[in-house]
Amino acid sequence: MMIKTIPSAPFGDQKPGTSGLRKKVQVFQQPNYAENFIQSVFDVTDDKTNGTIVMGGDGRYHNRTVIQQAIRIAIANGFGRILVGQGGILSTPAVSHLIRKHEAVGGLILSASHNPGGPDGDFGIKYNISNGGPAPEKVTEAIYARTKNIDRWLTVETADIDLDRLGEISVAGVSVQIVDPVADYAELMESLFDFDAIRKAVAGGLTMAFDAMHAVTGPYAKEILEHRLGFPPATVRNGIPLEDFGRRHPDPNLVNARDLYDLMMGPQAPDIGAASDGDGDRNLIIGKGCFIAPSDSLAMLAANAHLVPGYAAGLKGIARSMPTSAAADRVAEALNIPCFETPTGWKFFGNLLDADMVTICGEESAGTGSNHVREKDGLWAVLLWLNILAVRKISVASLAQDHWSRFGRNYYVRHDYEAIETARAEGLMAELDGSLGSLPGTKFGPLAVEAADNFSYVDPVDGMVSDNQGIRILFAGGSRIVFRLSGTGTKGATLRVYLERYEPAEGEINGQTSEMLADLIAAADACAGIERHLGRTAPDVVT
Ligand code: G16
Repeated sequence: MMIKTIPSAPFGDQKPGTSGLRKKVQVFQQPNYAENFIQSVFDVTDDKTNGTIVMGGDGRYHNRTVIQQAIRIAIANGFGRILVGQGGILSTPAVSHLIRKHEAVGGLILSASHNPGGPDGDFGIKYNISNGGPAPEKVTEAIYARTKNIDRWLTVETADIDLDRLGEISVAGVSVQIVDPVADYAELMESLFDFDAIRKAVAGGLTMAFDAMHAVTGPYAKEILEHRLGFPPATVRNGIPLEDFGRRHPDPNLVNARDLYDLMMGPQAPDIGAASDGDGDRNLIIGKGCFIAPSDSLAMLAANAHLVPGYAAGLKGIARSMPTSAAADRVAEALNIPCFETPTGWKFFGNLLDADMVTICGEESAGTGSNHVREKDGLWAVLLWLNILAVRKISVASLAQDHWSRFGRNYYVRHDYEAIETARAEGLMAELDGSLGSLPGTKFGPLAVEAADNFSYVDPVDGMVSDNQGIRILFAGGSRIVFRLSGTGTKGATLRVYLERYEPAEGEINGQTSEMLADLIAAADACAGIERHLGRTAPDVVT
């Protein structure tokens, strides 16, 4: 088969953000756009000749089109084996697992994660490297540099591959394998968790509701929760992946997973409610009448992980992104293991996991994961919760109460100001950055600033420095405000304001989060001039 060279030229902004390249579907539909990006990825990928590449996506609109493009480009670039999830479907953690299991060179994940889908929605491409994790900054920078001078991409002329038929075909001597998206992942979960203990708990009356948000986790959750663990049919809600996610926003937060939240706060609540996002790497956990903040979930899972077979030997360390609350730090201290603070984005955990310096990682944005793959993993977190509940024979609310009365409580909330004019958002951040030196000692209401900085990270494994990762304003007693601009939005800019207050175990651990954080919320506006810069008096999303 003839390899064709299609002349091309750099165009459009193809700079990968926090989590790959993410743009409106219409941007990806432009001729050469996706092709330029995929070719740029392959141009900076070593060892591709005869190597294996994994491909799959969250099933959103345009997924099948780009998979076909990617298969042709991969064949033309000399890969020897292409593994594709049936129907073009693979969750992000499942891709990570397949890369590792098959010693692939890397993987393409077609997803804009928690962003909305459909013809007017978002699309995205993430590239993961041979350890199964998101490409680190040095790779994404190289990809971006290549997109700026690309002049051609390679393809082959071949009919579309039947993505729905399992099995192997040979195209121009290259093996294209359509694989079951769920089987290997489910097997990995069985190897980590005590399915018998969970099955017993289910038989004994443990109930749950899982909202797959019409996104990729539907088939995974049905197989694992209903078929293997014995939860009754209809435990998995919105379980069929749809190209537009049923016109919902597949972000499992308190706004978009409102139905689940209302169920869990009402009289019909099952014992545990959970949800995952577009590509299956995030998780939301809610107990009966008790929402578990993702930062708390990380800390609670870390404190109990040793009860579960996969982590019975204990944890090597914990890592959390900087804006994630310090709840996990207190667990690490009690376990006498290190806790690392990294910039936002899963790619920063990869080196620590590869070097075996940490076992569990998490982000405040509902991402939790471990060394079983190199991605955050929504269903894994749900199964870890289920396994812990089954062993401890305790409710979610009692486990939380028990945790806070041992470690104290980090009250936490995130305010998002979305679709703001980029110049205004950057103006706010620049002014705040310029005032950092004068902030220590300043009082905002009852709160006095102790320290303020712009977070900079030095990777302890390779020494890479990542500057300008968010502004931290620290107050006495462990209270904190963090400001940063999102790297995943596709419309204007998004300002995220993270607010946290620590209350020791003997303090007020059963307060209302909004009341406990009221002074900090006022201080955030006072020190950054949110209303003055953005003209907004309230955030769009509170989570
Ligand atoms: C957001 C979250 C980050 C997360 C990133 C990617 O980034 O704040 O914690 O790592 O999304 O998440 P996903 O892989 O689910 O798309 P940002 O830059 O918008 O804050």
